[in-house]
Amino acid sequence: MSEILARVEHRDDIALIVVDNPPVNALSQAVREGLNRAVVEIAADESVKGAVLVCAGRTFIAGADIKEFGKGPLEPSLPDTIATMETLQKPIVAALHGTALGGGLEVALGCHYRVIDRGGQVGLPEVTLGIIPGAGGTQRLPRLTGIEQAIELITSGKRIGAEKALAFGIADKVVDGDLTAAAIAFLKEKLSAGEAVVPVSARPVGKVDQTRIGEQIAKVTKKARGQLSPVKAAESVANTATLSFADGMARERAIFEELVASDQSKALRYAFFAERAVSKVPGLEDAEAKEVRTVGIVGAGTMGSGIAVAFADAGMRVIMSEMSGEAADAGRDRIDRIYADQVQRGRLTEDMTAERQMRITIAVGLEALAGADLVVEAVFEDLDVKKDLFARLDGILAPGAVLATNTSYLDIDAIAAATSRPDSVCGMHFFSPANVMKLLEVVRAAKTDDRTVKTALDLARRIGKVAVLSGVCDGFIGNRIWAAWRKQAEFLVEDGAYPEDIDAAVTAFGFPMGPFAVYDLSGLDIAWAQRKRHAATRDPAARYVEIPDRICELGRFGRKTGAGWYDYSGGGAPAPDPSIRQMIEAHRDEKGIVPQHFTAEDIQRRMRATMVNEGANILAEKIAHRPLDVDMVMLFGYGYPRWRGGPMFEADLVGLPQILEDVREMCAAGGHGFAPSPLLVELAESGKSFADWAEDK
Ligand code: 3H9
Repeated sequence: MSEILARVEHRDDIALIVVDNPPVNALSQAVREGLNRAVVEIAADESVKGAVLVCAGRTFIAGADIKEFGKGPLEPSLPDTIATMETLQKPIVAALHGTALGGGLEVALGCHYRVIDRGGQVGLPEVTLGIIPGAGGTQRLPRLTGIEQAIELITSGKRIGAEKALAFGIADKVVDGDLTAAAIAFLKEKLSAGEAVVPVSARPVGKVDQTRIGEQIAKVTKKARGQLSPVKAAESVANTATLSFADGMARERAIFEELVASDQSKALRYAFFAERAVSKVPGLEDAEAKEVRTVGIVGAGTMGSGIAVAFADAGMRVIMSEMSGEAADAGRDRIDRIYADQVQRGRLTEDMTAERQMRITIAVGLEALAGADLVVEAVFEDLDVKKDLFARLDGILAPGAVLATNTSYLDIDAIAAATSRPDSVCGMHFFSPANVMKLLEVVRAAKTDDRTVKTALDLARRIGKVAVLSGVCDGFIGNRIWAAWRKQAEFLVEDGAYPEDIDAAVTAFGFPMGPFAVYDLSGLDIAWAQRKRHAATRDPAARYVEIPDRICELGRFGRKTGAGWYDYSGGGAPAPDPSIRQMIEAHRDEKGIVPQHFTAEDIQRRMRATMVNEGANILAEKIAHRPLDVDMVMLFGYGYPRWRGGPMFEADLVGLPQILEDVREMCAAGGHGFAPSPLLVELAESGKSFADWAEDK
């Protein structure tokens, strides 16, 4: 028998049920058992008039224990526990602080009243784990908020603050100061008023507008882009309009059971833990990070400005360096625009932005960075420029200060070699817009020491990024995989698919955008210039698709010029362009290529196989250390659908023999320069998965 993690304490005629299961009071079997026992004890104790449910530590219950999912039922179940709480003929007040989430909020909804600390938050984030609330959340919440609001809250999985919880009817009172004392006082008021003890499940569902609910479900379905849980959650909430509480609960349970066993939920649970595991790099446990108080940034262009905002948003002092007063002014304008945009979107108030802007200083020349603990370089992508800059920074910064480059593909070993402190040089590769995108690749060069890596990882965590450790190679983890896929996408165009077919297949897979729409958005000219620079050194035997060059030769550089792979003359959305179609067809004729037909599934299989194959190479070369590192890069930097877990996780689910077959089919179809990854072949042929490989290491 495990330890019981909910105890009963007494305050005169009030019982306190105290849940104490650090770190987040997850509803493990021992907590559920404790809650059941507490209710039985309180029911039997005639001296107790009512109870307050409160949690020890930093938060109210943050939900079911996700680690228990998939391990078979452990009695008592959460729905039964909450049902037992509702049978109590004495009122229970839930006292919420921190984050009352998922099963935690469901427990609170099983109480008769809820008081919430002003800083508290509530939410039902189950859909983000591929499930629906499975302990009455979809049946009780609408009885407090109305169906429409419940659909909105449950399908978005978003948390709301105390004031909103009060306004929506979820909380009965917002309190400041001593939460337990306030909850007891609230309960005493209710007891002395002699209010009837009515459980939430016995309350009526308010006015129902079936047409509006139908529209809401349709909207949720569209937004979910293939993810099942939000749609099922909306349907379960909608059941409250037509089913009794008991029947609604039975339906909710059935949907929960079905979803918890689904691949989507497995993938989302994997992503939840991988997101937390990714920055805990094995081998670095004992490394000491350098304390970083002041960050320096070289270059106040788009990237540098975004990076500065990311640090300032986290409360850090930032000194930026530019080459001239003019460039510094332009940088200040960029930062002002970023903040003005945040205000316009309602994310920040004017006061908040003013405070953050004050944290950023922009100076001319490098000397202003002398006191920085860590400097991020975000200048033009040119190896000689960066080497020169690092040599100069090395002479200015204090010994021990960390030098990081934001390069996307240049050789960091070469950059580090220009300094006298290669052990303190690393890559910090942000993704644009740097203040928004969650991914940060921390790149360890040959001589980077543990302290430097730990410093960069810790800093990333402080600014709310998902940091993934990568080794040095062209493109690191993300851009290397993306480049491999981009090449295959171009082969597909040459072989018979059109950009719009590929983009449609990719968005149907769950990506927010297809590759050709992405190129047009980011601009085609930079990659074109790069191709021209590399033309002389390109392997003449490697397959090369000239279509992107032809498009650029027409001055079509993407959305910013009104045309690229698509036409944007109508404003808004990318429109397929007949002249591009003709160009593609003429190009195929010229090369003697007979176009084939590719279904959306063919395209999706090729995309996934390409990513997995390159991911396997990256693992074998120790550029990424764990499959989850590759997955987190693709999830947070490239929009790989979270409900698929990432390419490596999904490959294990699909089965590596199938992935290998897809890779071989692509090689046979003519992808010169593309070969099955030896690691993929080895694992597929020995019946192993990437997860097995990670475990064996
Ligand atoms: C649910 O409730 C289903 C029910 O409807 C129905 C059931 C029948 N379980 O995030 P942190 C671990 S589904 C197990 O770094 P923070 C986490 O892995 C659940 N473990 O802290 C980490 O471990 P480690 C619905 C959990 O302060 C440690 O706790 N609820 C759980 O940044 C600290 O976590 C949710 O989806 C859990 N539920 O954020 C809420 N939660 O130290 C999920 C956390 O080994 N949790 N851990 O890496 C969160 O969103 C955040 O953890 C929270 C705290 C906001 C609470």
